[in-house]
Amino acid sequence: MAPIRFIHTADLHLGSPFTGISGLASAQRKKLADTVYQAFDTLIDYSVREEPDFLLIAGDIYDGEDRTLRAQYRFQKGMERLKEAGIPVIICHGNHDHLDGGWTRFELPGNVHVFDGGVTSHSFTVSGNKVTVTGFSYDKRHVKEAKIHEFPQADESSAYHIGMLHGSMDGDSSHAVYAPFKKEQLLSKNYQYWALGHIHLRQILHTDPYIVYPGNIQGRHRKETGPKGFYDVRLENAETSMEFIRTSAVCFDSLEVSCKGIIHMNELIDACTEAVEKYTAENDAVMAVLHLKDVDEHSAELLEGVPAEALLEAIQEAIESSAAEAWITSIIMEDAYSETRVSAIGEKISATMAEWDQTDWKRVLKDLYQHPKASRYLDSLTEEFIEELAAEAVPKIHKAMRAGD
Ligand SMILES: [Mn+2]
Repeated sequence: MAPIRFIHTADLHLGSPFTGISGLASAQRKKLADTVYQAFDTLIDYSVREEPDFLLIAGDIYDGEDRTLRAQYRFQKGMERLKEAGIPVIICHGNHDHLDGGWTRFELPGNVHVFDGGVTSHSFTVSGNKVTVTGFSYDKRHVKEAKIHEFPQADESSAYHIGMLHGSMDGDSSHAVYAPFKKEQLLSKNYQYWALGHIHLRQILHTDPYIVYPGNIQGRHRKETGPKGFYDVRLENAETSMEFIRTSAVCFDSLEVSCKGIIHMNELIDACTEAVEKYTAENDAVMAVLHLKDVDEHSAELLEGVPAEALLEAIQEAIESSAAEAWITSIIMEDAYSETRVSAIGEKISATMAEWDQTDWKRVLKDLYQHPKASRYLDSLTEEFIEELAAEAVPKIHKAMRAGD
């Protein structure tokens, strides 16, 4: 069979509001919200330039079930550019943009095939080869049942068979389980490639044949770290080669800064600026959490007298006058020096907090969130925000609960 070349992407999350990040000015928030569209434009620009045979988008094109007008308009424009370039696109919708949501209808151009709620196959011809892509869209938000049984066996040895599946591997408890599958089940279908979506961490689950999560195209909070993008895939009979193409306009990451030997604040600010400059020189812009480590007696004493907000402000200002494009979202002090002196009650409190789930946090913060004035200044209590809160609260508790103070 002649080789085919296609783009595999997923989890575009157009319209993602970036609400889980606290402490951002509204201009920064807007800039960040634009990064998903920038990443999408990079995907379309690349495709138009490189002219792959087709594109696969494995679900969660939109972040919300209402598919905001802006997101749909941008997507529609992108699809039109691909139509002009003569590139077919096959898409399915995932749990975020399931078919049961209420959205304003846009008419996608004729080069786009959208899978409906049942598992179906879509065939077309590429350089004389038949290509059959099988998949489905989520007909409701929560598709908890396995759909893999509905995928047919590959029946033609003279065609390329590709499966598109938005879902999670059975037993992966790190994410809400949707349309679960086992690797063996995918392999048993005898397809040449499995284009997965849903998990935002880029990963190759299997190489013969390839079973791939390309990850999302732009990180949206501090847990979606590092460069993000899509795969440019070439299939030739049983041979597969692929290349990761980066799209993310901004990376989320945590950077470590050693406090060893630091006794003056200007040294610390310089060390932070250098760490950020080094990262951005290699990876472009960054939303960073700074981890101050190797805190010794001197640096501990230095940090003790400074409110975290003031330190953050000073470092941010220093970065702004440097060449680096970076925002520091928080500073976490590895309190190794004082950690050893946490009292028993301090340990107990932080251990209890570690056990809290989202409901507990909501209960604990109820008064603040129900306060008519205060609530306006608070980010919504998403899982990401809770994690951020916990990460900042524990060192504060430890500091306040030192043994012998
Ligand atoms: Mn997703």
